[in-house]
Amino acid sequence: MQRRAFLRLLGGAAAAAAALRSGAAAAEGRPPLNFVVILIDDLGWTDVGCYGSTFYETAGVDRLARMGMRFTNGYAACTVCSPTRASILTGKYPARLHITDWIAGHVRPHAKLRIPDWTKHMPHAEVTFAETLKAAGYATCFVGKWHLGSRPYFPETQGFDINIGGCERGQPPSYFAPYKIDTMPEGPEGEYLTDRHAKDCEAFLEAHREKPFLLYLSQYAVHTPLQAKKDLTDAYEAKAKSQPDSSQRNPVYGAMVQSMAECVDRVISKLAGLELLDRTAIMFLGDNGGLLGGARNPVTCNLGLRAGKGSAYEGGVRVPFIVYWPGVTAPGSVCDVPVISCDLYPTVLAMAGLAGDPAHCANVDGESLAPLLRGSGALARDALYWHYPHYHPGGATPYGAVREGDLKLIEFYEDGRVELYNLKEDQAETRDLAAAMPEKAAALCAKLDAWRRRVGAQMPSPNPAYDPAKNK
Ligand SMILES: [Ca+2]
Repeated sequence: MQRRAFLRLLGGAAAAAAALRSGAAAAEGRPPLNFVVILIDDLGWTDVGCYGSTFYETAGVDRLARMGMRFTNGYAACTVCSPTRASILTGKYPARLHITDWIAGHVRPHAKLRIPDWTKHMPHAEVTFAETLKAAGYATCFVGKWHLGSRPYFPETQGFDINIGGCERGQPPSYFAPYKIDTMPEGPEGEYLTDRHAKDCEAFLEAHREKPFLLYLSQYAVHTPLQAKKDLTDAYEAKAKSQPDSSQRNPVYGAMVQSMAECVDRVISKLAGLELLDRTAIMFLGDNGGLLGGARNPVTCNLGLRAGKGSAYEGGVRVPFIVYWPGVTAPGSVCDVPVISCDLYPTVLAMAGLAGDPAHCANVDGESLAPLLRGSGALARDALYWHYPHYHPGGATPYGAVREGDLKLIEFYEDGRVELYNLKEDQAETRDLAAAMPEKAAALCAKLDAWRRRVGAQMPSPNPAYDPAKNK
């Protein structure tokens, strides 16, 4: 038999075995595992109690951390929204997808570098885990912010039966009804959008309790505009006065964070009330670091980390990351292994016992976290990568980065300058070791370059219209 034909046969056998595995739960009389994925917009690494905040009250998120495993080195695949969202749904690095900035992005015509011609939507050819679960008989529901392209690139075209609120918008026109989001029924005047998400999730869970489901709750919160319920804002105003030294102190933002966590709590409580918690996996993460805001109007502070959303430093990409896998994750467990948003895709497939689309899976960058979640294994990879060939209004210039073990190297594309940090000893990235460890810096730089070639990353190029005066 020819080698290729043999491999094809082998592939067929593996697919058949996987199909049998996915049917294993049914064969044993066990209902299949349900999935709830909760994505929070712009939630900083230390914006919740279980990650160290003493200002924000986040009982719902802390409850989830007590149920499952909390990752202390959880990362978003990008320092802004859309690329991370695409990485979650496809398992691929934004660099591979060529979705490398928030859609529609930031234009800097006179900057030193010209940004590449990147993709401003998630192509239909990408196979999301919603599509894979749907094909396996799951009911699939999307609630909240999508931000992966204009029509016709909405959630309904990527595996979701129901879409409540997902569209091209990166933020709601208003957190209070009327919302003016045309992909969701308008709410009664004054209704709060985050509370509305909870209500929509509860209704979906109630209606689909008997069949396997995927609920993707992608809250519009806690992204700007900063708008919160008055009673909560008043409480945080008093709290800010009572904690004069707290660097987290914006009362409106605090109230938004608390509403976000109350929504999470309502979803968990609904699952508990429907007796579904023992067969529903829950994943929770942020899509990029917390927004620092201006000096006059600070939003949040990624305590202990350098910078925030839109930055190459840890404050831009490190996020809360919690996974509850009933019967598998030890309650309240903590894992320090670096993990990234691309990992959710293979993790969901592994938990569901589904092989997924073979052609798509051959190009997935994430790795199943199942060995870590079981508490007894390790991951195969030795590094994580970032690629942002863009300028950000917050000040970031085009860069790439690699984290290998405790070391993180950042390469700034404007001039090829590199910085090297030891995150174990210097989490806040205050001591650049590039000059002290030139061989290591060169090796990581080569490694980052090899990865860029492997995934087909688009590079910026010299800008013929570069004009330092006009660029200011
Ligand atoms: Ca975001």
